[in-house]
Amino acid sequence: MTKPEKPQRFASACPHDCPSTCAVEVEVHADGRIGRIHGARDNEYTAGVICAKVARYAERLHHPERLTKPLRRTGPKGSNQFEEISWNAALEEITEKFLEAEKRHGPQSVWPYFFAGTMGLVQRDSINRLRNAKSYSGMYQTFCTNMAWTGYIAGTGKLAGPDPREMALADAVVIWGTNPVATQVNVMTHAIKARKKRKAKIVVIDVYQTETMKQADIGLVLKPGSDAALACAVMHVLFRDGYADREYMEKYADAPAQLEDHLKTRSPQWASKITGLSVEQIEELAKLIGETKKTFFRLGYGFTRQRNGVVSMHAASCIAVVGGHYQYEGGGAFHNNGAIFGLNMAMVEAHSLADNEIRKLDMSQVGRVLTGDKEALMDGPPVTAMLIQNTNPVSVAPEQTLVKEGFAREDLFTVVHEQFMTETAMMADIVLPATQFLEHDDIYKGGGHQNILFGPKLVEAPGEAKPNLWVLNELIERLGGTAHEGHKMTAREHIDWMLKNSKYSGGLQELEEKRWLDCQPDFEEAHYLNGFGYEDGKFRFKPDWANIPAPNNGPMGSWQDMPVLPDHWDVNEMPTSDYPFRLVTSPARSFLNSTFTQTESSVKKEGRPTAMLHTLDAAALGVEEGDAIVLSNHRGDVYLHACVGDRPQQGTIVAEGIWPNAAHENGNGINTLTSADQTAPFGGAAFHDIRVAVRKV
Ligand SMILES: Nc1nc2c(c(=O)[nH]1)N[C@H]1C(S)=C(S)[C@@H](COP(=O)(O)OP(=O)(O)OC[C@H]3O[C@@H](n4cnc5c(=O)[nH]c(N)nc54)[C@H](O)[C@@H]3O)O[C@H]1N2
Ligand SMILES: Nc1nc2c(c(=O)[nH]1)N[C@H]1C(S)=C(S)[C@@H](COP(=O)(O)OP(=O)(O)OC[C@H]3O[C@@H](n4cnc5c(=O)[nH]c(N)nc54)[C@H](O)[C@@H]3O)O[C@H]1N2
Ligand code: SF4
Ligand SMILES: [Mo]
Repeated sequence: MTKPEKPQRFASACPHDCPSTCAVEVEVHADGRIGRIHGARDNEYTAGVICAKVARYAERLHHPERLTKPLRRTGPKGSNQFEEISWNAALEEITEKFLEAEKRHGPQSVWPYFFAGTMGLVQRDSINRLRNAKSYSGMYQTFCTNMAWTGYIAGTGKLAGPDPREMALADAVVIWGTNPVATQVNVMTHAIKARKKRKAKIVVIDVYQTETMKQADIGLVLKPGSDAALACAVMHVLFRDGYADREYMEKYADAPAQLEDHLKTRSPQWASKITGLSVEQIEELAKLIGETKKTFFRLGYGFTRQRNGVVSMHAASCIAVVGGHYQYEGGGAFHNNGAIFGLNMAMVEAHSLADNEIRKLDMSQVGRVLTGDKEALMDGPPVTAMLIQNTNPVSVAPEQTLVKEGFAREDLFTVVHEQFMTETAMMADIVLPATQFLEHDDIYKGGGHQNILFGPKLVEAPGEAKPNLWVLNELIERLGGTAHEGHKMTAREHIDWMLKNSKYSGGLQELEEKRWLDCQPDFEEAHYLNGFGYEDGKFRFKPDWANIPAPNNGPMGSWQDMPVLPDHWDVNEMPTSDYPFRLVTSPARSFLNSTFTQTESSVKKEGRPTAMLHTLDAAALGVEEGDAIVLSNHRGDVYLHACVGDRPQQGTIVAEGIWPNAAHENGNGINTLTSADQTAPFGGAAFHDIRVAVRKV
């Protein structure tokens, strides 16, 4: 008998929509199949650790249900009846239908729609080159980062902060509104290192007891949307008890005296009522932060997915300025490193062809757009044709009732380029098979760290699956898009151009040799000791809300009413007598948004769709563990099973994970209940800000 051959290991990067962007090593067997995926040990941020769902990626890559052929719909929309066709026939039909749409209502009736199913800059963002070459409608990206980024940048003027590896050098780590055990494992690696080496205290602030909180020294379960109140009370104590660094603020902040005066009434007693935390809990947290100059605040996305989320993020980010924590190694507030890389996207997206006058439709409002809402359509023509890549709106977008109604429209021509027959693909007229990350070349940058990484093509794609870039370039040519150098370039050429036309003169060759580029700015810059991101170098306690230097479609929502200084802003979807509970739709550990809902081991680990509720609430409703329950509000109703305990506060319901709509009894998924309202000041979906009624089935 021959010994089984040992797989070779190749370097790559995890492509998923996760701030960790892990440096990985992939086992590849001689027959072209992959084995396990490992975290790269010599990458200082990944430090050899990745999440379980990606470690067992072979299950997703070699899944028997991968799409391998282009398909054309033969039955009614959503019936899952398709026939196989050739690539040529598929591309011809798309071309004909897109040109027809353009002729009838103008180019803006075609809407390329995409998101971060892959975070590779070439495969993800090239769709904007098609958009620019054809003057199609643009897309305003509001699913994920808008509120968090805007809230953070409001204070600092820049999306960057202390080196995330410094977490390991902190004496206290405050993990705020994120659940890293599930959503970005590496944060835990570095926080635990700080605990082991320096006896650092770990604080976790969430709306229920998460797996992350189980590992914390101090776990605070507050009411959804009350984080700014907590932040204000903490700052109140810092000023009250002599922890505030007035000298630092004088030099580095815009209005410290005004802030101090304003916070006099924002006491722990005041915040206790809003947050549902005890005065002692708030005092304990404030004392720890005040006494510990090396406090590293790791601010997540979760607590910003509220109508007042931008205000909450800004308020939390102010604490490290009041305490002067930014001056110390291991201290300061970090959210995301987006601003440090400076990668030039002009070729990938064909910036020279962009027309900024053309509308950018809000992706979260896809339901309203497709059902003809005039405001959502920005008073422009209807959308009658779509190309969708890297996202699954008929599952992840809010207001699912409208989303499903919209995608069912007979006069809408929908093309979905996918790896699996998702619920969105099921609504398509043409489905195109897509490659996975190990089957194409791409470049990735960290959100939660400081590396640029390369992910090369390592294995052949199954059947006729094709990369996004190939599909887009084929379509641009057939559709007669305006000429551009980028249309003819391979992924490797795009990556090389991008690097060389940014600050990385070594191009792709250097990146391939080094495996990752460490782009961490020096200590002074990262800690804003040369000044914050605004021209005067000062942190803003009083942001100019309509003019934050963040990506935006212009001010929206009730931005005029935003508090001038950090404060509790009472604009959330609060309980009423009809809908007395607040629902939060937190991520599930074994899924990644709607991804991995096809892999058996993930589904097995997650079990079935559940909603956690407090023991006392359950008792009042006559609900017991495992009972079938219905969550409802004016947007619809969703069936799940009860999980009774003391993980959230009374009045809060937590449903983990975006299960497929079909996994719920009446075919309505969790996003039936969520809202697509635009939050202030630049939009973004408030996925965790929902009121509901609960009843036993
Ligand atoms: N396993 C897994 N990993 C993921 C994802 C996934 O779905 N599953 N999603 C990926 C994506 S796209 C993203 S953007 C990131 C997001 O990662 P995170 O930054 O972790 O953000 P969220 O997933 O929105 O929510 C994180 C936590 O915020 C809590 N939360 C909700 N409302 C509030 C509030 O008002 N106050 C406070 N303090 N906490 C609140 C939730 O209960 C949840 O535990 O994770 C990525 N990683
Ligand atoms: N209720 C609720 N809803 C939420 C959230 C929540 O917390 N609660 N979170 C929101 C957030 S933060 C986000 S980011 C969104 C994300 O939601 P989605 O944008 O749907 O993200 P994913 O599920 O990660 O990926 C979508 C699809 O991309 C496909 N894909 C991956 N790589 C490629 C590729 O190279 N080419 C092509 N053509 N396809 C590819 C995958 O197969 C997958 O089906 O969900 C949002 N929805
Ligand atoms: S932790 Fe995030 S980046 Fe790392 S392997 Fe898992 S999904 Fe990918
Ligand atoms: Mo996200």
